[in-house]
Amino acid sequence: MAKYLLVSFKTCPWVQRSAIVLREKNTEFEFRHIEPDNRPDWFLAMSPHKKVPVLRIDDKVSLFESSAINEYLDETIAPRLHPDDPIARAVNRAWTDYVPTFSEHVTGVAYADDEAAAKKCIEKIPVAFERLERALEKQGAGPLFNGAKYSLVDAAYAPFLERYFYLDRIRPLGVIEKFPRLKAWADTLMKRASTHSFPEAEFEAMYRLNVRRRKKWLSQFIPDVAVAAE
Ligand SMILES: N[C@@H](CCC(=O)N[C@@H](CS)C(=O)NCC(=O)O)C(=O)O
Repeated sequence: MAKYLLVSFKTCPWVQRSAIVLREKNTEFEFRHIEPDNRPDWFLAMSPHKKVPVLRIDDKVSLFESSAINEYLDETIAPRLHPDDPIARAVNRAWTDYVPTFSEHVTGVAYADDEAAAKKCIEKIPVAFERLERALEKQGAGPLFNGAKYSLVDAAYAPFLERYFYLDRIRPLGVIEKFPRLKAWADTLMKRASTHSFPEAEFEAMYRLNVRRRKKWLSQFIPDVAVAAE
């Protein structure tokens, strides 16, 4: 068995995607958290974009970009999470490619400067949710993206669905309830142990602290709490 080191910022959703896949495959790994404002030289030397995640394998090779890391893990460690059928696999990859747009729509409100900008961001959430709702309708009965079997698509979306719930608890957004398939999928993913890298309440507190520190419009709705996060 290879030796895996996953380099991370504690609250990074892209890292979370790769940590989820490692957990789904019951694979041991060292989870090493660094600080965004103090990235060590050893990390800068192994990360071409200077971003996390980086997966270091056997102290020799470094992979970057969460989707590329997850594809690698899926090709090399059982059980296979991708579907066997090439068409289904292409559809899965296409929906994973939609995550950056989805995440921008879902988390935009956390970066809005004022109420008007926040309102515009919130208006975009149903656009992304509607697309996923239609995709889930085509996929079938759930509870996971491909039905009963966990997939890379589940790992790709779980961190961003989690952040929707966090934002909804800071300032009620009330969007996901209008998309029953998406809501059921998200609820299933939130209940799954592999989704969580930290105790849930602790992680949500870290997320809230990050939003508060950003000093954007949404920050005012988060009371001052003493939690260490980065
Ligand atoms: N597309 C990348 C996104 C990774 C990413 O944006 N990571 C953030 C932390 S959540 C980062 O390292 N940002 C540091 C920077 O942009 O300098 C992936 O999927 O791995």
